[in-house]
Amino acid sequence: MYFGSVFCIQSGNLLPMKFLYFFVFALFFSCTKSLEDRCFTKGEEKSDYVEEKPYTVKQILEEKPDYLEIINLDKFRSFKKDSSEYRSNYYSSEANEQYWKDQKIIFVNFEKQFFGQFEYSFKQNNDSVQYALGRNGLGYWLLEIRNNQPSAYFLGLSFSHYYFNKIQENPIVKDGFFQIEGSLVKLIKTPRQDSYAALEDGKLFKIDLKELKKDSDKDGYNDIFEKSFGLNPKNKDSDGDGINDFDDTNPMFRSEKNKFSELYQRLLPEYAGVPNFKQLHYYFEVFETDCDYFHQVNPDYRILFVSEEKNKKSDYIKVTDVFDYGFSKIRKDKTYPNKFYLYEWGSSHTNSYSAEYKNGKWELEMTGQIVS
Ligand SMILES: [Ca+2]
Ligand SMILES: [Ca+2]
Ligand SMILES: [Ca+2]
Repeated sequence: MYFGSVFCIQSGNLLPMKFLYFFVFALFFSCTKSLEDRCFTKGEEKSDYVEEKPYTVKQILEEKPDYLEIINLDKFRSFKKDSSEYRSNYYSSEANEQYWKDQKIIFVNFEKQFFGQFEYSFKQNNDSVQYALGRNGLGYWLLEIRNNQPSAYFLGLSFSHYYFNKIQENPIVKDGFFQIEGSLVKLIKTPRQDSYAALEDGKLFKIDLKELKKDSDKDGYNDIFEKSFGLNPKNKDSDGDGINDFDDTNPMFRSEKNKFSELYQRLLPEYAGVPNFKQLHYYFEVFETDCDYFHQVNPDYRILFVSEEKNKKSDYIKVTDVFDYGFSKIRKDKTYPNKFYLYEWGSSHTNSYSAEYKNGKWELEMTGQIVS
């Protein structure tokens, strides 16, 4: 439907009042972009990246997850004090090297169990349980080792809004709660490195462990993780392909072998010399695409997909940048039916490719590279 596809594209923008009626009308019929529209492009796509305005304190509090309690503290370390002390402690390269050496020793057990999937902080021993805070490309996790069994619980708190102090006076797990001190912040995007500014200091962020550990379908991922990334928290096997979410490297969509899924598969990087990715349950690469062929890849490591349409994104994804790189839609050659073009973008590069399908195989050629 013509209106449907037009309004799908525009739904992220503010529409003039006179379009509101049509907007409702279009939503009613939902988005009916064809597979052709979702995967292929007619020309060079112009970048429509719009810098989102950072949230105000009011907005953060209004949209905070229900399970999160925020308590105002009378005595606290400010964001400024915490981050500047941390920086000055590890300013020299020697101090930095020593820091990583110390980390290796402190978190040796965690590294054994979670091999390379997290940066760790705040180790804590309670009886036979060890806890630590983990951070990876997706966000923050509470890590737990109980009787030598590792578990990771996603907090669902975006690093765009929540800053946790580098120095914590109190244990992060206490009296049945996860608790951590910090500030509400805004992320300031800069070309080289993102930086933060405090919006409001002196917060204690608290989550009931029962809520945090809740795994309704008992598939190994907590409900908060599944909701944050669009998996089904009530179904062990979100895409119904017979492989449980926890063991599925592509848990959101069924893998399918076809010409164009193989093209995307070829473009995904291969990581040589890494131990079995199947055992790395918390390492994911995330792509923003609605292209069915891309969804159908069968990768070695775990991947998740996020819709390009804003109204289909989870609250977490709307405010958190979890993309390291991505691929464009496919452009067809006007003359040769087996020739296609697409590009890969990353934080500091764009690589263009031409792809030719010959004797049942893709021949890929990098045709250009822009490094910024
Ligand atoms: Ca689950
Ligand atoms: Ca599930
Ligand atoms: Ca599955």
